[in-house]
Amino acid sequence: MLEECGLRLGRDWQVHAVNIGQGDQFKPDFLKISPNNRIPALVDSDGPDGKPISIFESGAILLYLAAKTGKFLPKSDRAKFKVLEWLMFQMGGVGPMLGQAHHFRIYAPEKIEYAINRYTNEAKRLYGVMDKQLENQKFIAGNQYTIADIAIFPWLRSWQNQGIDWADYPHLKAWFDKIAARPAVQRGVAVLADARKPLTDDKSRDILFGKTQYEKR
Ligand SMILES: N[C@@H](CCC(=O)N[C@@H](CS)C(=O)NCC(=O)O)C(=O)O
Repeated sequence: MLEECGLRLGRDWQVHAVNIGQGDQFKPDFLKISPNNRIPALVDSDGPDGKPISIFESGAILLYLAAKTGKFLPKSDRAKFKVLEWLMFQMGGVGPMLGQAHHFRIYAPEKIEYAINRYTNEAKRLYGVMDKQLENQKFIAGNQYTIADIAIFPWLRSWQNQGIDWADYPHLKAWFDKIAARPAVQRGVAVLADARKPLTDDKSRDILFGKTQYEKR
């Protein structure tokens, strides 16, 4: 979103790596910004009132940046609420369900068939909903590229981990390829790409899914 808005890494914004496999998300300074110990989070030294502001939850971050830059969220109420529908569809459906698909298909130490089927089927169902939506329009919330597309795209980059066969979703695949080809998206996905690795080692698993995650803070 930052790169799409014409802001450039190093010039207009800085990135701070939060290594969630090492437990950086539980450090008190990070929890002050993101009390739910999740990435991403944003700090803007120049908030709406000129004072610094911090925001967590990617949907809220996208809304904040859309409001600040005037980009990727239509002005008319009708078009705006269409975008918000699909942004909420990502926040309540795509993110959590595909996250569970990743968990049970890749991270869970035991293979639980019921859970794998449940979340793989749900992933396929959600891909189907989006494919249908894109049958007759260019983008997920209409014919304009918006924060709804920006929110959904990153989760679909891990389609292989979700048991997806792109052949079943031709409209969604065309949308995916179109977004992946955008120069700002290519700059965005390259950010910290070298630092990312599957968090399947015992220490990461323990931090993310063991007692560290559930400690009272
Ligand atoms: N609804 C949140 C989801 C964020 C999320 O799940 N982040 C994961 C990485 S993909 C995380 O920070 N996990 C750290 C943890 O579980 O401790 C958003 O969209 O911002």
